[in-house]
Amino acid sequence: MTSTIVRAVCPHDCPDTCALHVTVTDGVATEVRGDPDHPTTAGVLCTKVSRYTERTYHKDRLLFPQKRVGKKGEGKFERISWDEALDTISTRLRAIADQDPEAILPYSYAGTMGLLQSDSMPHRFFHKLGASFLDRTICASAGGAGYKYTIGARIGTDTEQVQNARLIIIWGGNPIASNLHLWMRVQEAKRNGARLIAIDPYRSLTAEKCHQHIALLPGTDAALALGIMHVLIAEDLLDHDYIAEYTLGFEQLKQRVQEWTPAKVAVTCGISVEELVGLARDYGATAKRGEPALIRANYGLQRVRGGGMAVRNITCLPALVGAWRHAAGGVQLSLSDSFPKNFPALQRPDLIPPGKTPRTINMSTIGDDLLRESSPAFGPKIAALIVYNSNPVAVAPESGVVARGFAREDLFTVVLEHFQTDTADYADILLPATTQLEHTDIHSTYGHLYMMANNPAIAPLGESKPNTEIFRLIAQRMGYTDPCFFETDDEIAAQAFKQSDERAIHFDWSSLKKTGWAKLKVPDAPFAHGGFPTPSGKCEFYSAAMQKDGLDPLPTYIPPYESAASNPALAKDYPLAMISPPARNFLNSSFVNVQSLRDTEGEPHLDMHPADAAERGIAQGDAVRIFNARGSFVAMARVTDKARAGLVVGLSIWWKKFASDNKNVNEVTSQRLTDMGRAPTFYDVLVQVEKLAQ
Ligand SMILES: Nc1nc2c(c(=O)[nH]1)N[C@H]1C(S)=C(S)[C@@H](COP(=O)(O)OP(=O)(O)OC[C@H]3O[C@@H](n4cnc5c(=O)[nH]c(N)nc54)[C@H](O)[C@@H]3O)O[C@H]1N2
Ligand SMILES: Nc1nc2c(c(=O)[nH]1)N[C@H]1C(S)=C(S)[C@@H](COP(=O)(O)OP(=O)(O)OC[C@H]3O[C@@H](n4cnc5c(=O)[nH]c(N)nc54)[C@H](O)[C@@H]3O)O[C@H]1N2
Ligand code: SF4
Ligand SMILES: [Mo]
Repeated sequence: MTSTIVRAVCPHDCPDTCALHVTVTDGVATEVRGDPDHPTTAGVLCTKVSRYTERTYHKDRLLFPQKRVGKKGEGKFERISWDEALDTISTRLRAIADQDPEAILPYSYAGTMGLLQSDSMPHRFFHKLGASFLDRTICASAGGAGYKYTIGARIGTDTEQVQNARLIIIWGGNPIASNLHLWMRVQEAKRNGARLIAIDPYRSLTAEKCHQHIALLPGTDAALALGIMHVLIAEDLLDHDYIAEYTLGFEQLKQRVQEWTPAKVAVTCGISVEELVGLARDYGATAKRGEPALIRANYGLQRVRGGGMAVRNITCLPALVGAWRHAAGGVQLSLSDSFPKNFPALQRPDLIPPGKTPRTINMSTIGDDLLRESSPAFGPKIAALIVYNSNPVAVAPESGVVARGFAREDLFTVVLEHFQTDTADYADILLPATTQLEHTDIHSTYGHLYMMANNPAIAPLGESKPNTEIFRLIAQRMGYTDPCFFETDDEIAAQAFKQSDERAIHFDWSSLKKTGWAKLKVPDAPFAHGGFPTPSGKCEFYSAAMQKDGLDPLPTYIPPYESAASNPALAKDYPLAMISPPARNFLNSSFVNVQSLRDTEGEPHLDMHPADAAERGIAQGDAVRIFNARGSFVAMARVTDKARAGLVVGLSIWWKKFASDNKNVNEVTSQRLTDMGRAPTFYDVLVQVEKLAQ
């Protein structure tokens, strides 16, 4: 028996991007552990990935190509050879492309965040074909836009500094579930005497462990930030030197926030005046004392109509109090722009046929777009859909419409997957993809500052192949002869980061494969001396770019589409706000089919406040139906004051096929988009709940 340890990387859409040690014994992966030497992983993995071998060797893994034999959505398939699969795909795609290649749409997200399996050969192929572009908006583009307008790029406080902060505001995030390694450092800060405040409508696992929990109404964070600015300015808790040197538009901001009195903010956010004023004073006074105040702004607060503006307003705060002066102060939303990724080399946009830039389809409105006919404004009806690294039938909003789109008999659908997901059930051709333990990849991250290498630990199971290889083979069947379609995964990985950029000047793929990880060369405190990558080089309280894009150039509040205050007529029929943040033991819809993890989560459930439950005659454990005009789904009621009154919470994202009614929470979410970034509004939803007649 010979055992070796292979250096790998967790591929999932999680800020932590852990460094893994995979133990391989006689060709079999027997254990996956966190690398004890990698500073942010620190030898610890979440429950999901410490059971990774259960997922990789799962009895339901797709191991050979299949073609559909039943109706779309029914999930009946028959084994075929790779030859037949590749022939069918290339013949169909060629015929459609001869008419109009824009009728072909790739659909992918971050099932793996590896730059090879998500951003290289697939893009090269679709670029060469002239297929439609996909606007990858489903997660973070609203907040990303608000952040960039304000400070220029998705750069922020280094996770390795968090333990040194004295005040940590966890704003719209639940790191115990979704950012474990940041949470470990938050706890260290707490042991060192830091104060922790959670801002979240729901008493999440994380909110429960903070010193204070401010349970505002969903979608009102922008108003809360305006109120904090009002108090900071009124009480002169400001860093005047920082403001003068490194910001733009302070006088206009001062005027703007005048109307956001504590009384008005308290009503808008559904909190008390004391909570608002106390929060502003805690924040301003920490900075005044010369101590680091940190905001971890996260995704929960972006998934509403004004989600972009909410992040923008929050991002103004550190510049007002000078929190950026400290390495452990400032704000962290995402660190992804810290990495000099070489997208032109990975994705090869130069392959796009000259003449016409292909249209862009927004992944967040895939339901409506699949059902759209050809028109001069839209372009050709979508005729072929190639899905990889995503499970849109479960995760995309307004799922009833999405499923109708996928059910179109005239749509040719190819799905590359590990498992027969809700989306795979609609495939015409279903292809088996390798998992991270079976292929090579290279990663950037959005939660720390290390370039990461993933070595294959085991041979591909069955006839599965990496996404890169699948697209390489399809390209070759299509007759593409450009040398880039013959590059190996190692050759592509070697081009992933720009060595011409000083942050990655030391990047070398062959040594990264051996060490597993290497930190970018970046300063400890990114904006201690200004240097914001905005048009003005300053933190822009006033943004001319926003004005040019048709937005308010100053911080403002954009109420939700659906809330009791903004839409009382709708709230008459559907009085409860609903949010559906991630369940701890799933990763989006990944892992839902791993029995031990699903057993821990139990069944789809809905948390509701005792007062809301009593009003509807609902008791703990009752089956309830959650509905609005878009659709309905069934869950088990958990009566708890973790949800504030008027709010229901359905932790997600369940596979539809594991629910008694074959539906999930996205039946009731809408396809309306955020104020900026064209992102979905998953947490901007009104519903009614009723006890299900047995
Ligand atoms: N275990 C686990 N980890 C994950 C994921 C997973 O599915 N499972 N998903 C990964 C992905 S793709 C992402 S994007 C991140 C997401 O992870 P987070 O950034 O933590 O975001 P969410 O989980 O969407 O929401 C976090 C919290 O925001 C709260 N929230 C909802 N609406 C509002 C609001 O209007 N205002 C405020 N202030 N708070 C609100 C929710 O109640 C929730 O507790 O996590 C990643 N990590
Ligand atoms: N109601 C509601 N809906 C939401 C959210 C929410 O909070 N509430 N969150 C939203 C967010 S933040 C996100 S990011 C999206 C996430 O949505 P998705 O990006 O679709 O994420 P997953 O559901 O995890 O699906 C990823 C799929 O990729 C597959 N996969 C993984 N690795 C590979 C690979 O190497 N090759 C191939 N071919 N396939 C692979 C996995 O098996 C899995 O089925 O969901 C969004 N939807
Ligand atoms: S899901 Fe996140 S916490 Fe878990 S192993 Fe992967 S990167 Fe680490
Ligand atoms: Mo996400």
